[in-house]
Amino acid sequence: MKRFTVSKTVVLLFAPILLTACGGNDSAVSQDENVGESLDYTITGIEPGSGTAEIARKALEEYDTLNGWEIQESSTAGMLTELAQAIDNEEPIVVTGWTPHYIFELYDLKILEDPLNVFGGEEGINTLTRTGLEKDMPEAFEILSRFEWTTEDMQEVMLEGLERDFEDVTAEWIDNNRDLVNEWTEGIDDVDGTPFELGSIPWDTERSSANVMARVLEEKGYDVTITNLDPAVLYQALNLGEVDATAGAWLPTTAGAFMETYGENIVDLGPNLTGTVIGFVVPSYMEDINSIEDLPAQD
Ligand code: PBE
Repeated sequence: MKRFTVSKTVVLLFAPILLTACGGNDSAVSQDENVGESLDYTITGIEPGSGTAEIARKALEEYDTLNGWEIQESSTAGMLTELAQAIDNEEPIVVTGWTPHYIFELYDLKILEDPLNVFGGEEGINTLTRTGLEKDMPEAFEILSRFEWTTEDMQEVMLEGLERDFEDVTAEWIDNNRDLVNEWTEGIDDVDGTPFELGSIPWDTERSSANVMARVLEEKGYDVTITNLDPAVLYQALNLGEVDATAGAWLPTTAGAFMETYGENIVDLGPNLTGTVIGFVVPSYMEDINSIEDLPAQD
């Protein structure tokens, strides 16, 4: 089986930005403590170039209760570390998060209600191809069109991927889910080493679907390269036909702005997974905070 390779065309990965400690959270959460003050009115965010960060910023504008709050944008890894530390100490924290994610298997968390629907509720993860793929590589196009799995499947891969290489984890997942995978490939002819470039973003959700699709296409004879790109760059590359496809487009909301800007030459094959949600996430022990509107505005 082919090794995971990063193509030479890789551009602009996220620059890691170190988080500085924010807020003096020195006590466990109590009912009457002002969560805003103890968090220094700061939400722990992720990469500034992500759709999630963009929408989180919009939420700050739209919710009066978030007056005076800010988002500390950093990296997903930084956010996960902050979340783990807060939970260890049973301190309050608000992060930008999403499901599927293994954090929902590891911790007791809740996604805050979003009465103004800024985060768009449930969405799907769509498969996209460049224009012309159907004609050039009908076999791959058909497999990509049939690709469909569940939140549970993805979360299983993500959790295993914490300990082991995604390549091994997805190969094993495919072996354990052969009947489902056969539905995606049944009756489709093998090809003979045709190069295929699958665009991805270095998040575990994207890594999971990209690796599953890469393995499945390789089994059919494609020579697959996974190219990791910054979100905006991925959509530009698809639009220009520089990558063949991606299996990780959170739509219609999260990546909505990218599709609006670069979607002209992109073919949307619809969701390969449904029921995803992005939003502000807090530990369940923050009992009084269930909605974004429960976060207190700064006086
Ligand atoms: N995601 C996962 C995000 C960030 C990480 C796909 C939900 C996004 O696209 O903004």
